[in-house]
Amino acid sequence: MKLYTFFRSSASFRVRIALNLKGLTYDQVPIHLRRGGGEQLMANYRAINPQALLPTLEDSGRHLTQSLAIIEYLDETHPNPPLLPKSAADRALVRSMALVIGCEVHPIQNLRVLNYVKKEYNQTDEQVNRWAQHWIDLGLGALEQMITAQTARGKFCFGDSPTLADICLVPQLGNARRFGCDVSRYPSILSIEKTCVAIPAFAGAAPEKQPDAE
Ligand SMILES: N[C@@H](CCC(=O)N[C@@H](CS)C(=O)NCC(=O)O)C(=O)O
Repeated sequence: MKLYTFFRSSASFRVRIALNLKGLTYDQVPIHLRRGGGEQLMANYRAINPQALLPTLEDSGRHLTQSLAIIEYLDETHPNPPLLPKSAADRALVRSMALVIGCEVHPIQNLRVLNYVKKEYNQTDEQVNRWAQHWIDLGLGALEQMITAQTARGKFCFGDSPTLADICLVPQLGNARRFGCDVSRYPSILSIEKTCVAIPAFAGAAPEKQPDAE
């Protein structure tokens, strides 16, 4: 397997965690999101990922895009350890937690969106940062509430083993800190993060551990 990735890309970080949790080895193809105006925008990368976004996973000659689709693919093709719970209602809860980040938070604090807001609406770096903080805080606040609302709480977002929700949460916290969010407002989330980063699959997927880290 080959993963097109960038060390600081949080969507790539999600897939790296999932690959590590599954114990799968893979080669990394680094795509620098800023160098030369962004290598993701080059024709050769667009040919495999028409959205010009990271990550892309190459497996058995196919190119898979969208981190959550890739992670579910890995979960279906390598079922152990499972990244989604057994019951349909629990799976829906875990997916909803993952989607708070994957659908509602991450896309509107992404590089291309921030660049667009900055250029098209003539915003300063400070204003653009406030935009990112606003949407991240809204999502993390909701997620904190979803976690604490569960009658039976475990060490992770759901239960006592890592799921798709934790895989999305940990990379997003890196973004939250980068944009200056006050994450101390989310004590349950912070305790889950502490548990996750003690697991080698999470720690080894961290941006600073990647071969292309700067
Ligand atoms: N929903 C997509 C998001 C992918 C995405 O936004 N990737 C970012 C890096 S985390 C990217 O490639 N950004 C490039 C850009 O904004 O030009 C996924 O989960 O794979």
